[in-house]
Amino acid sequence: MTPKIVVYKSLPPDVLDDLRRHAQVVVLEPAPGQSREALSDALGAALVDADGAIGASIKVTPTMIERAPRLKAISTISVGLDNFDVPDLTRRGIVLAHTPDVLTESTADTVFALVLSTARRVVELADWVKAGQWRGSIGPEQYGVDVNGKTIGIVGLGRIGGALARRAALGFGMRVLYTNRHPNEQAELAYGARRVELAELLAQSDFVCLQVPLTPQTQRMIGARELHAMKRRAILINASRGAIVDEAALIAALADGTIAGAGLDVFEHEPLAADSPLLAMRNVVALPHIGSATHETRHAMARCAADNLVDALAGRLTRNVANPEVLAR
Ligand code: 8YV
Repeated sequence: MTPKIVVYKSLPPDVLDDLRRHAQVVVLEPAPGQSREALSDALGAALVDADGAIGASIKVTPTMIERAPRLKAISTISVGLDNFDVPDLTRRGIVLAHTPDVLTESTADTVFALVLSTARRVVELADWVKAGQWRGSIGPEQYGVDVNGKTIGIVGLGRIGGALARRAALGFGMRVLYTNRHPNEQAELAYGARRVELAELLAQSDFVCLQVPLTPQTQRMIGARELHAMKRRAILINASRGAIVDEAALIAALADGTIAGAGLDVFEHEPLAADSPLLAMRNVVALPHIGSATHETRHAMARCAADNLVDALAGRLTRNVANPEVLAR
């Protein structure tokens, strides 16, 4: 029987056409301005008689899964797995596939864009020029700080952290410190990266970049204590998940000069509220979660996720599986 799959994020037409060759496809089209809650309800209802699902950015809860007895595979168009209760899916024998690798380089580019734009005040000064304020030569009050030759501290040296270490060491002559559960020998040999405890990384780094996935262990791992352990000239960069940082503590640290600035692509609540104090801060560059958002990368992610789902439903998926225990059964 042709499987039924639910598509809950818009897919490029060629990828959608391919999926239609393999399955009966139901596309959830969000109405303009539709709330996340309404989308989430629509997804829950569509999953009831689905065999597979592909999408991103909506939490797939155990309650939805409970009501979806036919579901065999979910393919998320993301590397992050924080929208799922992975142990629950594993218990129920549902394959969860994701899209690592294809987004590594463009996400590392975004992180570096945040490093450069916060250090060199790119956004602030570009806005100043556009506002017609550039009338004479600029003064020291508009100078930034160097990126080249500084120390970057990478919290979590996985795929994206490794791509960031390469940019920092080879492109900008930076010293690389990192924390990770396991040593990354390749990064140590190729980029001179040194594995240290978090306390040492925070104390020594000019740029602290968070590259860990969101898990119960990493949630709010950067709070007031960690921010106070950073140098006063240091800049915090977060393009992983907002909940890794205690946002209220970050706002306080930016306001009172505990740290010099922040480059943020992710927030505790997205979209970021228009009245967030972060938006009024000169020393903050805030982006709308664009880590992987290039035409090339988003197409590659959609393609990868669609292939993952087709193969999972055919019982032949061996790559990109977040819960490989299910395959062993
Ligand atoms: C996407 C991401 O923004 O892969 C991830 O985990 O955060 C991003 O690449 C997101 O999944 C929406 O497609």
